[in-house]
Amino acid sequence: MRSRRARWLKAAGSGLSAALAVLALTSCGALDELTGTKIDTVGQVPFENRLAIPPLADSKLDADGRRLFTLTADPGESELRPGAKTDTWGFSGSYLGPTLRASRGEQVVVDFRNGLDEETTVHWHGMHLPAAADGGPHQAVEPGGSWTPTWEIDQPAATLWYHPHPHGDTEEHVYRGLAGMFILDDAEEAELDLPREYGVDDVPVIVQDKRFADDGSLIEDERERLGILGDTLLVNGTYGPYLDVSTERVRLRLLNGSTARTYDFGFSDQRDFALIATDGGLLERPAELDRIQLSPGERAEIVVAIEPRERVVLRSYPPDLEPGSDSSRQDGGEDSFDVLQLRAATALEPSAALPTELVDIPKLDPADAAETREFELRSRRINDEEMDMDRIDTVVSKGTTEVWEVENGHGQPHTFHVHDVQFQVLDVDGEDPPPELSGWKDTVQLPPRVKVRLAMAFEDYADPSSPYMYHCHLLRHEDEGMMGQFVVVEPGEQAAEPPAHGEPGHNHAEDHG
Ligand SMILES: [Cu+2]
Repeated sequence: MRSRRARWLKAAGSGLSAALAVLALTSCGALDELTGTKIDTVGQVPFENRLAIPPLADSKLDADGRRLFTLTADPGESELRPGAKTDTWGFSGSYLGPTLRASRGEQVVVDFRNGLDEETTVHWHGMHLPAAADGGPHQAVEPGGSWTPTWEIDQPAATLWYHPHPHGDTEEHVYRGLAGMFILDDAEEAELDLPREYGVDDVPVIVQDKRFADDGSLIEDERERLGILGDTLLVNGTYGPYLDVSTERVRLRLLNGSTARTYDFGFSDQRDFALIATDGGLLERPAELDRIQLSPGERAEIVVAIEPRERVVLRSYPPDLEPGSDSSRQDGGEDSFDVLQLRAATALEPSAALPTELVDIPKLDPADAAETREFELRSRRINDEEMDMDRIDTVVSKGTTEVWEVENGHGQPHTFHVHDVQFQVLDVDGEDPPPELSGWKDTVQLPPRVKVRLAMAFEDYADPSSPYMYHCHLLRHEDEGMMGQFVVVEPGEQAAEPPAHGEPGHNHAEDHG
């Protein structure tokens, strides 16, 4: 018997029936309206623009040897579509932000200034750090205000990212352009023979979908039930991008920086690639795949081989969001996109063969779990509760391992993201995780009725009054309350009152005066 998970992963067989369903639906206009419009840009995208590479952020070492970055959030104007100006927001620029980069063991300081005319925050997605430095909704920064979090990088090399996390407004802030990559390095990764020349054979690929009005402005108020599903893709802010490849292998750091859309990445000629890392770092060994499905917030590092003079397109194929459902089209489940063209030079620099082994990942043992908790995602609630900044939902003891059983009890796709820690997926509906869920993760997809068991270790950073978040990373769902709060405390300690702030759900900019 095929399990739900197996159907979820192996969607190829359902392609024909899906296609027939589309034919049936398109012959009935009324249904078409109910289920959204299928988008297919394959073959339609002119790859005329060189892929922008986000600059590496400048940093300097201060007197204490700490690595100091500066970052601002500002409004700006960008030419996202050729010949049209778009009002956007960006970090230290008009759209997206520089790539921050630091090594394990370093103490980093980020001097952030909010140049917007409303509150925002900067959350370090995937970062293990004290809750007060996390940049969640409790660390709101006033217009014109600043915030200077500091923490020690204490986790494996990984592709992380940063984005705002203001209470109720995260979708809007990210959609307008506030996001950037944060790459972590460590000695283990450095010893491996992997492509690592930034912007040359180690390339950030931040994929986002947009919907543009005729005047070039971003359409922000047309949503499907998952949120804004755009018909135009940008990669690193570039429309119709191509990447000149000068080496035999190229490492792509894929980040789904979209607010709602899930992509199923693969290549136009169906070639295999090697998946080497997921959200929280390298896998134990490369996995040969021809597809990698990423929901908003998820990352994957892949290495792809290319021949001289070749042109091959990174595509997004219809993602498998909700097996057996008729409403997948409404959620982008039938959409296809051309994403990025790779253009190989006539002569390529040699690249080393990929290592067969990457890193050891110490397995978290569910038998060690001090607590097993259940989380059910339904409607816009978790365990029947809507996000309340004044309510601590979960209290975790420092120094313990926990198992979180997370189930989507709803007829819509959701995802689950946990701050502070990277987790390991123990099983999906009782089955062993596939390669893409075999390493460190901080965000996981949850198709309707699917249940995942996650193991996570809370080794440090007790703070009874500063909560971390867990939430659906479909940002509209998060904004609408599909989020909860946990604190990490010393064993035996109670949660304290969360810091004062405005009423839940209302724009609390005036409450900080
Ligand atoms: Cu959701």
